[in-house]
Amino acid sequence: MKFDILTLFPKMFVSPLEESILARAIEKGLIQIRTINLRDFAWDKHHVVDDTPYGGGQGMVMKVEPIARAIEWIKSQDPVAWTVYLTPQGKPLNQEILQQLSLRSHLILLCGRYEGVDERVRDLYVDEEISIGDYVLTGGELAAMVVIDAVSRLLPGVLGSDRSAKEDSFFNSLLEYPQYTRPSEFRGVSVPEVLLSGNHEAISRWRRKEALRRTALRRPDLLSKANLSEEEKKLLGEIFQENQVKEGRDGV
Ligand code: 4FV
Repeated sequence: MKFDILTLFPKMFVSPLEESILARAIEKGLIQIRTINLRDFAWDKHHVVDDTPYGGGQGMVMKVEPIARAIEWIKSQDPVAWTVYLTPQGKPLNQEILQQLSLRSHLILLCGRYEGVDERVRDLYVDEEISIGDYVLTGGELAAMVVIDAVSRLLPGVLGSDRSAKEDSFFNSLLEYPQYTRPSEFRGVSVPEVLLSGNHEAISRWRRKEALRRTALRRPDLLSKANLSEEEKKLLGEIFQENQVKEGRDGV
């Protein structure tokens, strides 16, 4: 997978890509990352990349020409490159969108700054707009980094075993079950017996149930989207039963 990042701050991508899983994926040639400084495509004497908004108003807008030249230059090398603009106005990013992006061979990630890009960039070059959340960043670079990280770990060979991506939260749109490791007892808090039992049937049942309990408690919106098996529906019934009893006991 090739990632071309269009940014005014290419150095922001240096250290995150020198660590851990992403660094190894680059070494193994599973991903290629190229940062492209938009200022290099501003051919006027002062390499101007932004200007005041037509119609007045606060802030600056990123000019269309440097972005157009950069994307046309990349597309002249690889016409199938898919251009993603990171913006609060984009589709809310989720695991499903990431899985779709991970099937592509070449992503161009356009990082906005200031008030964003001239609208004609959208009209003429952008294939998909993505938001990493309903909040405002100083720039799209961190959002692009999120996409690079979350897409790369879905690529075969990037994670230790591809199995683990399949057990992700959200992979089946449930939150993950509680995790424990040594010591089996800490400050009087013990690890649930079932996890020490070696009874894998009981362990996976417990994990399923706790994933359902946590999702029901924290993200009921996800539960409604999850296509639960009969077994899971039964577990959910048990959870609600247990809550009834608990509430009954606590008289709330
Ligand atoms: C953003 C987001 C984001 C908006 C103004 C950059 C900033 C500045 N990008 N998801 N949320 N971008 O806040 O993707 O141009």
